[in-house]
Amino acid sequence: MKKEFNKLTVMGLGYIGLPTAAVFAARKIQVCGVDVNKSAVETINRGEIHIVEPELDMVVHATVSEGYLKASLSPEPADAFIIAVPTPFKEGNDPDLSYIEAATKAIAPVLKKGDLVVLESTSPVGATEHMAKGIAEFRKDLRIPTENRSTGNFDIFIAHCPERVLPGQVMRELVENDRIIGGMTQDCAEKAKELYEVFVHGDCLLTDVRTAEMAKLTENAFRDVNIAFANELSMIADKLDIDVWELISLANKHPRVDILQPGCGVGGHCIAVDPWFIVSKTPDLARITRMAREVNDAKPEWVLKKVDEMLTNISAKSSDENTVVSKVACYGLAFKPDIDDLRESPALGITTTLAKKYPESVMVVEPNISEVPHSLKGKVTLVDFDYALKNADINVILVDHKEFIKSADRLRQVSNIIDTRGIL
Ligand code: SAJ
Repeated sequence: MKKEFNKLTVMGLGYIGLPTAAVFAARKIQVCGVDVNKSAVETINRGEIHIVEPELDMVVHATVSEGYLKASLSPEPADAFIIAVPTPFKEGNDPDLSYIEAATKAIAPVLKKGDLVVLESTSPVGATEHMAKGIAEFRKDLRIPTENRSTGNFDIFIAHCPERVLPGQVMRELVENDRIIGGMTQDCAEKAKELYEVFVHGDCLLTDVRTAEMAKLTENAFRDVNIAFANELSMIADKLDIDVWELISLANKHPRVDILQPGCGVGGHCIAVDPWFIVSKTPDLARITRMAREVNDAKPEWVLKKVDEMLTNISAKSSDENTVVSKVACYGLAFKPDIDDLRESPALGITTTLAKKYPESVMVVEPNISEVPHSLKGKVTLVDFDYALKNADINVILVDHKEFIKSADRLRQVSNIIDTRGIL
């Protein structure tokens, strides 16, 4: 343990803040995690967790029982502060920095000379400087570095260290991944590096704050563009009667080609959001970034059209005029395989639209949840895999959960199947 960091305050106890607080606490640093959600605070103080992430429960339980981690509604004085609050977008795809502003306002009164403040939230370029200016406004008694690349002596160290962990593998990736650390000054970057070296086994790569902000956005925009290419190919291949999965697998045999996989759209709270932070800063220049977002956002519509076409074909073939409306089974609601996270999920969006269009006809198979979300209550039925397979007229595979992959042979035997994930 580094002597200079005995106490840490983490603002935001969500998918990033809580695991980060827990790994520091596991290294025997006193950590106070802060959240506005009272029930989350109470849950954590009981040694339990309010989110789903493998292995996190064990670490939280251990560190709370040993007295290294506690949760609170308001921040305490510390040697370092990490801000890990959400940065969603507002109407018009502009970033909403209000959570960062609120967290900054909350920590400003307890800051003292020599403290380090790190912004971890994925942010548009300029957000760390905006945060520093916010602190400077509240604490006129402290010398705060408010501009990137400035040198000189300051009372508070300010840095940006974007999180880059993959949901589902957070506890491993937090420790193993390299970290990009952008300092408002070189001293700020060095100070933040000392903090992260407490648990990071990967390299801590130092840069300035604006480059660090842009690096994180670049990584997610790169993935979005690559997936958009795969999604575009899937629609082109369908039109030309070519199997897109075989096509991509063959093209990827080239030593310098690595195309990602098409799906029913791109979801989650990162890849579907972050590229807009680039577009909103430089709308005229970020043409590919914007187009990729548009292509990926349009993919669910294309899937819905395929379902409509299949339903029309079924009713055209049916001789019985009184045939009941066909039953549609949607396989998967989560935004990606093997998780229970439904945020910004294209599969959830598709299912919701189908349930509206075809009332009482939609069933859902989602092995990772025990009840459907509020928005679908009474509109769809949550059924098991066998039931869906036996009773559905149309089968729409939306997520490649391991349970579905395991049963691919059985899925192959049913007719009327739309496989948006290529598991067949
Ligand atoms: N997806 C596809 N095809 C693919 C890969 C993904 O359609 O070939 C879809 C998924 O189904 C999902 C969406 O993209 O709907 C996003 O999933 P993901 O696994 O690509 O990424 P996230 O959002 O879980 O995590 C990303 C990661 N970023 C990169 O891989 C560059 C992670 O490292 C970041 O820390 C995280 O965003 C974040 O917090 O920003």
